[in-house]
Amino acid sequence: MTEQDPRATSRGAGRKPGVRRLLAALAGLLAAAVALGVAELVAALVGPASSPVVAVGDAAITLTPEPVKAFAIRTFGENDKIALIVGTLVVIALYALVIGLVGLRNRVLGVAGIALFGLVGVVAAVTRPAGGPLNGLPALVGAIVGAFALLALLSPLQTPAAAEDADGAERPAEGAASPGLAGRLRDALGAGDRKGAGMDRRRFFLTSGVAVGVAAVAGGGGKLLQQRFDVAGERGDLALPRPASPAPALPAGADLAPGVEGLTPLVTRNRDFYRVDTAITVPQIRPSEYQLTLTGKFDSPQTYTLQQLFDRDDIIERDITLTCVSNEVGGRLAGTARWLGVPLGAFLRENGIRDDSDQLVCTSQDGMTIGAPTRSALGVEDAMLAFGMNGEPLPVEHGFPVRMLIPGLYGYVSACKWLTRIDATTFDAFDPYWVERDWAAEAPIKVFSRVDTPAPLRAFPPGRRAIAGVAWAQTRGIARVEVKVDEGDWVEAELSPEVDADLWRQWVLPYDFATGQHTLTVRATSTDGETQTEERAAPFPNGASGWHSVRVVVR
Ligand SMILES: Nc1nc2c(c(=O)[nH]1)N[C@H]1C(S)=C(S)[C@@H](COP(=O)(O)O)O[C@H]1N2
Ligand SMILES: [Mo]
Repeated sequence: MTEQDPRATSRGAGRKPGVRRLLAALAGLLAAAVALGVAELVAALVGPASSPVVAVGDAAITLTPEPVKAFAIRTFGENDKIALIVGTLVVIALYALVIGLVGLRNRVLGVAGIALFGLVGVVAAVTRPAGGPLNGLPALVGAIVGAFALLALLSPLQTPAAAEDADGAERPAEGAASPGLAGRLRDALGAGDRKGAGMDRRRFFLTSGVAVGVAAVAGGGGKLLQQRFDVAGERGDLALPRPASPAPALPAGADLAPGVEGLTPLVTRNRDFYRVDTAITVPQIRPSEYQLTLTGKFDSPQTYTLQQLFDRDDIIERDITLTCVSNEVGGRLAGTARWLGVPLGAFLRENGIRDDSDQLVCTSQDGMTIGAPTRSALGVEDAMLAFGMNGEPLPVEHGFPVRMLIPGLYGYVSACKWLTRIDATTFDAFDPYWVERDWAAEAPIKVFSRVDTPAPLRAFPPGRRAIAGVAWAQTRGIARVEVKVDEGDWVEAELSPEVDADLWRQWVLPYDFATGQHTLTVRATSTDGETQTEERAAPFPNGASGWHSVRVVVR
């Protein structure tokens, strides 16, 4: 644009194309906002989980290489999804700025840019496991409206050059020239219809105001309307059945946490329970519409409603510690809850599971696949189809209304949330989601122990203080936890009472700390005699190993 602009030679006008470009970039940004807002509104009308931003974020998760995902979980932890959405929006914003600049030069290219942007949204939405053709509609309509918004916003920036030059008197006087970004901004925001700038600023800002309004009303309204898909209300109204086999009562003093500051409680509250999944928006399944389908190597597979599962007379309640394979040495991706559900082995046998199946592929409502060994599903005591967690229906983020649990296996090979289908198949026949990404097909939980307190690198005064933490080896149980201070001998810690092998155990060792820096190291031994290995391994591909060490400063 600059090259053919006759005003490029005149002083003071030389900076105008800069202002124009600034506004054009803003036009791109606003057009994208309109597109996204309208898409959210249409998504609210189309049905649950139709937001194209979420679909694009989902696609990003699916396509992201494993090391990057591991980095994201390490860095952002429980906020990894927020980070992803913010990242997606930043990429969209940068793209939109470019579209605005391109559109200023060539409207057709600008519109093509928006079309491409819409196409990405359509493809992401339609190809999701739970997506259909209708799910493409929000991105499509959003892109069309966005394209019109772009044209409407660019047009005031492209008034004919002839009109400008006729009005030279309105050019700023020499002394008023205000170079630099601040000057440009002042110029851009300056009042009046300065045709001398080759653009109709008043019209641009009026159109911008309309665009901001449309984006905000459509986007905000869409988000509000989407809330009607939430199942929180129905979940709250649900009454859980009573277990035929309740969890054994905890012995007195089972939880050491009340007496030791900083120690992890024996039972994790639902709101404190770690969460790991690929769902940007949590699947919302109405209890009345829930169905569990069995396919594959079953002789007499049936389909179950939630009520049919609730009405069974063999419901069990158990305390089980769940662990994520992504948990690092010293990590906190583990939690314990009192689970309520249908015993898995009996359930599978009742449906005539055939013995030529060695893998159960569980599918969730949002299309996640999790493969568990049939042998463990049948043989591990207390494996269940869980619908209750600490006396409540499963929280929506933890798999409402039904998930699977198999003690002793990491969550990614056992604990499918929002479970809607169990396919009895073989390891040879199918690689589920994580296995396709090279995580191990079978992954028993490794013996693990962690120092909760004292916290690393926090200084405290000399004297007696508890070193404490938790240790787990689900299905086998923890027999011993030992602590080493600096290069001293291993000293056995006191353990919380053994409740169940599937439950972690707390450990405590009171210690007299002398002034200086100290390294505290912990290791656990399972009841079948395996002492936690010192050999360090990263979580990928089948779980972290190595002793947890904490450095403390006493002064
Ligand atoms: N549908 C679905 N189920 C899933 C996952 C998932 O991404 N989607 N993640 C699994 C993983 S890796 C773990 S560790 C557990 C975590 O369960 P939580 O979020 O209830 O703690 O759920 C498992 N079940
Ligand atoms: Mo996990």
